[in-house]
Amino acid sequence: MQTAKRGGVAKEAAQRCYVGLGANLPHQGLAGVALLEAAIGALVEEGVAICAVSSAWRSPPWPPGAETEGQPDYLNAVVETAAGALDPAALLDRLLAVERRFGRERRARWAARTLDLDIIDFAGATVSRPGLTLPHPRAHERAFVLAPLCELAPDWRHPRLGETARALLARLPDQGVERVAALRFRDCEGGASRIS
Ligand code: A4P
Ligand code: MG
Repeated sequence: MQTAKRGGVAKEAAQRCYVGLGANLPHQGLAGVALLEAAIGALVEEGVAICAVSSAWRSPPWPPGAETEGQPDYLNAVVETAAGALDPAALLDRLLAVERRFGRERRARWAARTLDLDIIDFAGATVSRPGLTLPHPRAHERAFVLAPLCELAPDWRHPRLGETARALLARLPDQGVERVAALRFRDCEGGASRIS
């Protein structure tokens, strides 16, 4: 079944999944936009078909305070994939494999990291079990998730709260999130795309 079109979004709304990327440390000479683009390439190599990609957005580490003081700013993005044959656990396994490729170390909570990959929404599923919570339990309070998500799907509805990405973002206080650049990626049909 074809689920996506070049440079566009998954055709089947019920299939749409959103993955958040976040990074604030370099890895093997890669940093910033180049690191996010490499991470998106690695997702494809791990079998996660990419249908659409947001811009890269910069923001200070969240939450503000002692736990994150002195950390570099983050770059974040959101990508859209289609559930296809994957279930949420299988998608998470692939995300963890990509994090490992980028040298992810798990230290303190909120610690700086080379790459964090979170499932924001898996086709509207609600899951609450050890190791997997869907939708992502903090997505709705984070401008660094909602701003890039709004580029792809402003009318996306939070599966538990029922509110759109646009409405959730509008309600947040200023978190210092700013758009940095478009990201290059190879989409589901092998075309090179970039949103602007
Ligand atoms: N896990 C459960 N649900 C999910 C899900 N929906 N997606 C489990 C992905 N993973 C999920 O994650 C711990 C475990 O959560 C995973 O092994 C998986 O089984 P982790 O990435 O090791 O832990 P963490 O990231 O340190 O903690 P947490 O609570 O996931 O952190 P967050 O919420 O991801 O926040 N500030 C800015 N500006 N930008 C950021 O990207 N990111 C964080 C991390 C903090 N501050 C930030 C940013
Ligand atoms: Mg995470």
